[in-house]
Amino acid sequence: MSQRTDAALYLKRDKRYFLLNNHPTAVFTPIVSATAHWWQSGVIYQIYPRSFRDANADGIGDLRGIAETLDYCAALGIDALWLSPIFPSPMADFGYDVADYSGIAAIFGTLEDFDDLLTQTTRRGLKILLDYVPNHTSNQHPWFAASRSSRGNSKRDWYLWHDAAPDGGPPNNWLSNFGGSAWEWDEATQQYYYHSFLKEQPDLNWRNPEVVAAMHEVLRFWLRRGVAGFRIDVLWLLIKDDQWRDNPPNPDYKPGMPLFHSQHPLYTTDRPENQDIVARLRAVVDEFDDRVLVGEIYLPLERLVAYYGKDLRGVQLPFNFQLLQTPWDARSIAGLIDRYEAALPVGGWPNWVLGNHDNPRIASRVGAAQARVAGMILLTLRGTPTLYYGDEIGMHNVPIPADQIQDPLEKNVPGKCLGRDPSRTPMQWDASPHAGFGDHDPWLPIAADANENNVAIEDRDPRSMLSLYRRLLELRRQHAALSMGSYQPVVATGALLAYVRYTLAEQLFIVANLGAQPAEFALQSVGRAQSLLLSTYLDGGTHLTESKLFLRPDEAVIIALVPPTPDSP
Ligand code: TEU
Ligand code: CA
Repeated sequence: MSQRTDAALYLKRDKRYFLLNNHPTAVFTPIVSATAHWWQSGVIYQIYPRSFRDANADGIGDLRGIAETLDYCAALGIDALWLSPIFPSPMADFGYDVADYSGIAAIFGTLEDFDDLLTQTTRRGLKILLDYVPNHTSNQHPWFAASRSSRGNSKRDWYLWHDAAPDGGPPNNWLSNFGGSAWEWDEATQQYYYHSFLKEQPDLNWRNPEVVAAMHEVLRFWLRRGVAGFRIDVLWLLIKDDQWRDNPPNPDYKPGMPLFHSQHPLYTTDRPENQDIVARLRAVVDEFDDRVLVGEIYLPLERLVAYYGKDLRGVQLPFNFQLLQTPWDARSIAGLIDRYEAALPVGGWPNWVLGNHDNPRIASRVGAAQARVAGMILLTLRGTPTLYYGDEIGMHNVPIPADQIQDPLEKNVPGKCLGRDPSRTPMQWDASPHAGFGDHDPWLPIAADANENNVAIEDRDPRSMLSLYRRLLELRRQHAALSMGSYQPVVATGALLAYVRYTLAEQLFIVANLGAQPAEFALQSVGRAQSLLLSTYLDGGTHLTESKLFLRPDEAVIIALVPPTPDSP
């Protein structure tokens, strides 16, 4: 019998939990045993190293800078730091163009700095996840230099080379994510090579066993050093059609959209053979104890969950970006949570993301007030949350003057608002020059309101966004119902989103007001309120009786319910 069915039966037999089932499309999530992997109960914190802290005054964040912030990270209450790429790179795509997978870029420091950072994080009970970029290398990688040196080179087949079409043009219609054809002509060897992103990022050939073996060794190199796992870049892109068929047109394409969206990427993404590649990456990581793979996958839910793999032998955490893509209203989000929970394979562990270095800041997308609500949702839904640096202090998108644009995507595809610089600006530590990021003009501008919106100020303010995040992270540690408990949707209407997280020992009721009007919620459908654990207002002003909750605009709360006795009706 599956875990899910078990849980459903259990709930139906047990009056205590049957009470909660007031939801027409109730999804019964499994009751999980007390022993959890760290990557299930823990919280991941993404650091964009260029922008976290600059220790050597060159305007670019670095590893020693990160080391200086570890007390902050530990006190925040997160469990693992995921560092965006720190490897040697010409930085055409800010590190997502790797020239050496087993080194550290000089601007970030040295291998010694890295080992030192690892020692210091471990001492504080924190882990490090690295960013593994398997789909493509830099065109400066020695592998590519060899591959392009001649058609007969032993590494020629490590990349995707193809003859020109009869008219001399690209072999097929495949497009680059970063604009234009994905094929680049190589004059010297008279063939095209394929690049999913910039022409400075040639795609590796994952059908070649030597590439697979070399890239597996990269994983082992860092696992042996002690990293806790990897976030894997563009995991759904690794294999391309071996018959090089044209991608079909996208029927939903509208003029004005980036050209890349004019096609349905049928033959260039999420190919069936990709699943075996993923399972083999997992097997390498499983040679070591309790490490984790997090996959970057932008696919519809049904395809996303395929990356848990057959018998859960894929990645443990296929990134769930749905909160970034769903309209910010209660009914849409309630529906999304139901669909996601229902789509998960038996035993598959959920995860949630509110922001990253490729997307607009949540505070800019939904506004400052709703960003607090969003934070509470992120940290109370079932599954591992990934928190993007700066979101915990409410950083917003920083407008970038045209002459300071850095992002190659914005430069290649201008005017389409694709630029990612606004969400990659330096962390705002305090009100000193450069917001305490470093002693030099930083590589991207600092937010104009950094004097009021920074760690130092929020640290002293008991109602700040930072205080809210710290409290939420603390509650996750104190209450297994939040970190590991089951999830039960609760019927709500209008701007309210409601659910219960529970273990056998406790039931926590979460209600979020996604609207700007006050709202009431009658509690009888879920039980009786015992106490208010937290409000996003952090002011003690929430009005709660045993049977009724009055929410203010943009308020979300966590309420402990009176534990039901086994013989209560
Ligand atoms: O992003 C993959 C990806 O899908 C992005 O191209 C995304 O669509 C785009 O940034 C618009 O939001 C990963 C990395 O996260 C990104 O930073 C890299 O530029 C890209 O891969 C290439 O490695
Ligand atoms: Ca620096």
